[in-house]
Order: sequence, then structure tokens, then C-alpha cells
Amino acid sequence: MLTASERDALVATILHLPAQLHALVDRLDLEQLNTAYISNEWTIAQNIHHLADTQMTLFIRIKLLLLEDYPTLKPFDQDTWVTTVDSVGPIETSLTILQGLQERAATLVNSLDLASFERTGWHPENGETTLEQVVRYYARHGELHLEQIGQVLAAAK
Ligand code: NI
Repeated sequence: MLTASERDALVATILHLPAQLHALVDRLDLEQLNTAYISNEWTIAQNIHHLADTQMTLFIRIKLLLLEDYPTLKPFDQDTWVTTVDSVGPIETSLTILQGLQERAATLVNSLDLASFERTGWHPENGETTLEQVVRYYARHGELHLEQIGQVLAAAK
């Protein structure tokens, strides 16, 4: 079972993401944000819009797992989601979403008793999924894209 200190670490990681993102991208101009410096990889702007899409989806999965009995966790196609018009505009929209969302997710996760993390649902591609797995991925997914944005920035130099 998840421990209280593991829960605390996940909450800290979740809370920390918006400031880490701002530190990476605040000084970049539109061209830097929208240039694919690594071929076949997303631009920094696409990474940020994708982060907002995915964190919203994962947040809803956390709520479903917490509040419903064995919910189905609907998959989504991340590659088509970054192609719609809302995902190619200024990144401030998605940074604002992430600022509020990470805070709400941290508040929610921090409030959960440890037994709640064993609640389960069904993901059509991944199979049986626990709340702990979704929360761990919620925290880790932010870190993965901080790393990916860092790699794009390194390639831009
Ligand atoms: Ni991702």
C-alpha cells in the first residue's frame, strides 16, 4: 500500500510543476515555442498543450476512481488532440489551466486516506488500473514533459 510519505512526495511533485514549467518557458519567444528543434518530436508549445490535455484527463480519472464503483477510464488519442485549434495557440491558456489544475489535484490527493489509493477501475488498453497508478502517473507525467522540454531547449542551442 502507498505510504503517507509517498503520498506527501507525490503531492509535492504535483504542486511544483507549474513553477518548474514557468522557469523553463517564460523567457522563450513565439518562434522558440513553436519550432520543432528535434524532428518528429513535439514543439515546446505542443508539449505544454498536451500536458494540459493529459493532466485534465488524468484528473478526471482520479475523480472517477474515487467517486464511482469500478469506472471505465476512457482512453484518448494524444496525437490527434494536439492538432486541434486550441492546441496551437498561445501557451498561456494551458499554463493557466495547469496552475489551477495541479493545485486542485494536489489538494485532492493530499486529502485521500491511504486505502483509497487501492480503488480500481478499468482501462480498455491497460486493463485494471488503481487510483495509486493514476496518481503516480499524474505526477510522473509532468516530470516527463519537463525533461522533454529540456531536451528540445538543449537541441535549440
Ligand atoms: Ni505525455
